[in-house]
Amino acid sequence: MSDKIEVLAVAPLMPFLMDQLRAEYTVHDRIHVSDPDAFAAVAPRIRGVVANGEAKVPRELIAKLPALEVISVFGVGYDGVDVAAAHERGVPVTNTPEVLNDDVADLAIGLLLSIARRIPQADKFVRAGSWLNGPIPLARKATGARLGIVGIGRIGQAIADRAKAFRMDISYTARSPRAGVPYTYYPNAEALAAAVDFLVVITPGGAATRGMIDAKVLKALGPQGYLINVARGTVVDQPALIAALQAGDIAGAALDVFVDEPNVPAVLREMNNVVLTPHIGSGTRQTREAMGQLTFDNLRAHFAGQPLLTPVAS
Ligand code: 8YV
Repeated sequence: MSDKIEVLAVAPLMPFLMDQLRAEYTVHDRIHVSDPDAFAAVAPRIRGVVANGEAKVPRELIAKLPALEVISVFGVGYDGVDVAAAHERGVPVTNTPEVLNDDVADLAIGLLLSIARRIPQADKFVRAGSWLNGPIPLARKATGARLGIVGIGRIGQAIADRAKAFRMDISYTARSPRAGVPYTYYPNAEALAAAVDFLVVITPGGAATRGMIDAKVLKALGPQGYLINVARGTVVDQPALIAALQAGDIAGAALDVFVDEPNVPAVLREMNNVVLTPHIGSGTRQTREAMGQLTFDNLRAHFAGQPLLTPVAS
């Protein structure tokens, strides 16, 4: 046995992060799932957990790690981590805010343009040779449209910054009006949806927002309205969304996140009024490397007895 600090990776991590971790620590890669006996043997020695945005670190897992000192999440979202259970034990949780704001905002705008202008559908149209039979149907103008943002945190504001260049009429909902945010406030998602053409969801996942975008919100968005989700699949009531798309209650949806990733319901995959991407909000080399570095630096700061760079608040 080496005297390296032992950490548990609870999710598949990017190779550049894994290499960095392995150079400094003994990394047990998801053995709590793949090899429970081996996990039971090393669990008392594990001092750090490394997760990603989709990973689960429930209370039961934390309880099995008596020496746990820190949980470092590769992602801004940490809804899979039982932060209360960690903090009860005095275990800090860190995430990777800021470094991915631009990428997620870029993707939100990209998805908005894709569903409005039907870019993936147009691409398929050309590839299939359908252009030879006549023009593709007209699309929906994006510039100047009314944009509603559900969640006006750092990424929500980065989306709004970009939407300004498209001369959009911007409004938002959040738990309360945000000081210094110059856009129109609505007290809930339903009121916001009724007032906009495009509803972009970028609020944290977890119990507080589960199913927030429900049948009523979709009905309020209306048959000319589009939903864009770059947050968490759980924020949208997925069966209600499928029903709304089928019934024409909304015009279309562009989704980067789903309830049970990587499983996307076949019925959704067969629809023509959707654009679907595989949770790529932060998925550029530049941003993932920055996230990996921050994930690693938080861990290293902890074990060096230095202040954490980006701890999650209680
Ligand atoms: C994932 C994310 O962490 O930041 C988040 O909350 O959802 C993503 O950046 C990323 O896909 C790695 O799993």
